[in-house]
Formats: sequence, structure tokens, C-alpha cells
Amino acid sequence: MAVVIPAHDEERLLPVTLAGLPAYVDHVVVVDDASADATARVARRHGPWTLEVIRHPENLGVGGAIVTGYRRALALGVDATVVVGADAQMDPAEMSTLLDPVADGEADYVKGDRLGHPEVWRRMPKVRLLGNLALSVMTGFSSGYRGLRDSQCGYTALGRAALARVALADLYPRYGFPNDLLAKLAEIDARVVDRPVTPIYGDERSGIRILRVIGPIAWLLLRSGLRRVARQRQGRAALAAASSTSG
Ligand SMILES: Nc1nc2c(ncn2[C@@H]2O[C@H](COP(=O)(O)OP(=O)(O)OP(=O)(O)O)[C@@H](O)[C@H]2O)c(=O)[nH]1
Ligand SMILES: [Mg+2]
Repeated sequence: MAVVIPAHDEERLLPVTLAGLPAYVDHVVVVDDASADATARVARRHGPWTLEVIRHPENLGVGGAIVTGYRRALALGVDATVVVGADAQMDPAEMSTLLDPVADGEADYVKGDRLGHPEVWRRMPKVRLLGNLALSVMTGFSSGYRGLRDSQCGYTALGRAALARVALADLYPRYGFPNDLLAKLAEIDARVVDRPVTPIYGDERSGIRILRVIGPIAWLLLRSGLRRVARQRQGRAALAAASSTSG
């Protein structure tokens, strides 16, 4: 399996993230998204896995970096790809929680859910928590994955078959990426499940300005929701036409 790490100006926390990766990981792909700092230089092996750094000459955004990593994972032919941020906000011991449903053939995409954690109200900054709750509800309606939680979680596992089918080229490259990926996964009827993970907030600096990103993401969700409804209508119309000609 491969771990994809999108990284932008993460010279301080990338080594911490790498040092925590479990030994069962085969490949680590760090995607340095035109960092201004030493991110690419501090990316060193800390385990038995192979490590490669792909550097974007220009900043494409976190989603753009993840897509680069996904393409590399496809070329490597791995059975599953975990995505984790470079800012040491996820517990590496929980990676197996995400991988198990993929390995057991129960899910195509497993995403972390920090909102079910008993201390989430204390651990996650309030504005982030409220923004996340709102986006999770909207993403559930838009994608059709009702009941889905923590749509913004950047800790996920994707199986090979779904990775090969999902429309990578069209994915939104910035902070609406996880939401757009869910919409694209719905298009291929991928099985998506949530697994609890621990919210970790240390002294990292987030690039997210919640009030600035929520508008564009809401617009993205509205658009993909309307497309989903249109798709379903077309499907029903095709079914009705088929049954009227056969009957
Ligand atoms: N490639 C790339 N990665 C980015 C960019 N912005 C952020 N990242 C990476 O994406 C990961 C998450 O970024 P954050 O801005 O902390 O977002 P978050 O961790 O999902 O959200 P918070 O809960 O606010 O910390 C980190 O590994 C960043 O280095 C970017 O423009 N390009
Ligand atoms: Mg962060």
C-alpha cells in the first residue's frame, strides 16, 4: 500500500509525520506543492518503505497535490492508497482502521471521522467544528452519501479499483477537494464508509480560512448535487423507456 502526503511549507512537521508512519507501509509519496521552505529536503526515509518526493513547480493546491500522488499510486499498482496531511494531525496507529474495510473488500473509500470523538468539542477549534458540521450535512445531500460525517477529514484510504475508475482529472484542486472526491465517487457507485479517528490539534498553522473557503465549497456542492439529481432522473427515464418498449 502507498501513503500520499500533500505538503506545502511543512519543513517542521513533515519529519514528524514521516517518523510516525507504520512499518507495513510499502511506498511513501510526498507531493511538495511548490513550497517556499525546505519541505523537499527534509523528506527522508524513517522506515523500511520507499520514499519519493514529487515536486510541483507551481502551487496547485492540496487537491492538486493529492491527485498527483494518486496518479503515482496507480502507476505503482498498489492495492490501497492512504492520504494523510504533512502536518502531523493524524494518529498513524489509526491507519489500519482505515485500511481494514478496503482490504476486506467491504468498502472502496474509507474516511476518517473526527466528529464522533468524545472530546471533539474541546479539541477542534469551534469555528472549524461548526464549519465542518455544516459542510458535512451539505456534502451528504449533494453526494447522496447521507449520514456521512466529517466531510473535511484529510485522512482517508482508497482501494485500487475505485482509484482506477474515479475521474481524477476533473477534481477540484483546493480545499473543496474531499467534497468533490465524494461526488465523483458517487458517480461510480463507490462504497464509502466512515471510521472514527482522533482529532489532533497542536501548534501547526492551518492554511484554511474557514469563512473564505465555505462559499466556494457550498457552490461546488450545489453544482454536484444538481448533477446527481439530473443523473438519477435520466436513469429513471431510461428505465421507464426500456420497460415501456419491452412491455
Ligand atoms: N500540496 C498542497 N498542500 C497543501 C496546500 N495547503 C495545505 N496543504 C497541505 O494539506 C495538509 C492540510 O492542510 P491544512 O491547511 O492544515 O488543512 P487541514 O489540516 O485539513 O485542516 P485544519 O483542521 O485546519 O488543520 C497539510 O499537509 C498541508 O501541507 C497547498 O496549497 N498545496
Ligand atoms: Mg492542518
